[in-house]
Amino acid sequence: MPDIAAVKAALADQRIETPSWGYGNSGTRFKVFAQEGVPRTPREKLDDAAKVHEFTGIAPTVSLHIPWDKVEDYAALGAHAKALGLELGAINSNTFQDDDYKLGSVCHPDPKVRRKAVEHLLECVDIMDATGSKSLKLWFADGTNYPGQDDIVGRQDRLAESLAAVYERLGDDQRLLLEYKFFEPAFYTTDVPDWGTSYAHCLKLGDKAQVVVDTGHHAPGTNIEFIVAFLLREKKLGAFDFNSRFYADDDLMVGSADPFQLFRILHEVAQNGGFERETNVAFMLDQCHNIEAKIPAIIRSVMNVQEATAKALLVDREALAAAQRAGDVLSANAALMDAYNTDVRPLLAEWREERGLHPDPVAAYRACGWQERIVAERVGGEQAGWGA
Ligand code: AOS
Ligand code: ZN
Ligand code: ZN
Repeated sequence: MPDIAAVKAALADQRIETPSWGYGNSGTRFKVFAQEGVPRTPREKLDDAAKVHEFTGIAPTVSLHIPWDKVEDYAALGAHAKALGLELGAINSNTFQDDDYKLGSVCHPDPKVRRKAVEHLLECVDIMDATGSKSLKLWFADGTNYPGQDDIVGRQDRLAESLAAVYERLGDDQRLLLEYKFFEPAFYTTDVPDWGTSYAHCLKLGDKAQVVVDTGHHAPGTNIEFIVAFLLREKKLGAFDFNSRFYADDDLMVGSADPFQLFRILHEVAQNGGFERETNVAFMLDQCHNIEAKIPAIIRSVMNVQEATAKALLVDREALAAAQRAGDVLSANAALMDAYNTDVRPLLAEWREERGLHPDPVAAYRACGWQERIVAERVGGEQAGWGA
C-alpha cells in the first residue's frame, strides 16, 4: 500500500492555477447573468484568487488573459499579487475578439491580419517579461465554416510560420503552450483541432513548445487519459485546462460531470511522473461560473482536483504492476477501483488541519465575510467578465 506520509507530501507539492476570467461575469451566447460583488479590475480578480489560495493552500498562481487583464504597469500588478501571497501565472493571448479575425488570426489568408495577430502574441511575451510569467498559452479560434472556404494546408503553413516567429522570441526559461479544440467557433475545419496537430507543431518548434490538454475540447468518447499518457512519455504535456463537460466545451466545474474520468487522467499523471516538479506540468482551471457563486465554485474545483489527485496517489502501484505482469486483468483493474472508491475526504481534512487550514474550505470561505464585503464595496464601475 502507498505510504500515507508520502501521499500527504505529494499533495503538499501540488499547485493548481486559477484563471482570472473565472472570477468575472460570464455566460453563454444567450445571456450573461451578472453577479454582485464581481471584480472590476485585474487587481480585484487577484484579491478573490487570494481567498481561494487562503482556504485551499494550493492555488498560489493566477492565469492572466490579454487584453482582458491589460494594465499600464505589470510590475505593479505583480507586486500586488506578491503582497497577497500569489504569483502571476500563464499569459493567455486573445486573437478571437477583433473584427479583423473573422476569417482567422495567425492562419488568416491576408498577411496584414496575420502580422497583427503575431504582434499581439509578441506583446504577450513582453508582458511575460514584465510579470515573470513562464508560459504563453495559445488557443486559436482559427478555422473555416464551409468546405472550400480556404486551403487547409495553406492555413497549416501560415500557422507554422506564425508560431515559429513567436517561438523565436521566447526567453530561455519561457515556453509556449499550444491548446487544441475540435470545433467552435469554427464549425467545418479548425486549424488546431486535436492533440496530434498541436503535438506535430510543437515537435517542429522545439523543446520550449508543449501541448495543453483542455478536458472539454474532445469529441465525446475520446480517451483523454491515453492522450495524457502519450504526451507525458514524449515530454510534451505542458499543461491542463481543467473543466467538466456533458456535451461540448461546457466549462463546468472540474470533476462535476465525470469524476472517474478525472481520476483516470490523474492516475496517468501519477504513473508517468507528471506530479514531479521537474516535469513542469501546469495544472490550470479553465472554467466559467455562469450560474453559481464564483469564488466558492473555484474553491470546490480546486478541491475536486485535489480529491482526484489523492485517489490517484493511493493506487497501489506495486500491486498494479504485479497484476499487469501476471496478466491478471481483474486484480489490475481492482487496484485502480480500490483507490477510486476510497473516500479521501477525511484524509484531506486531516491534511488541511496539519497545515493550519480549515478542514472544510467552502464552509470557511462562506463564514469569512469576504463575499458580503465585496458585494458591499464593489459597486459602480464596469464589472470585469469574459470578453470585458
Ligand atoms: C477556449 O475554448 C479555450 O478553452 C481557452 O483556453 C480559453 O477558454 C480562452 O482562451 C480564455 O483565455
Ligand atoms: Zn482552455
Ligand atoms: Zn475551451
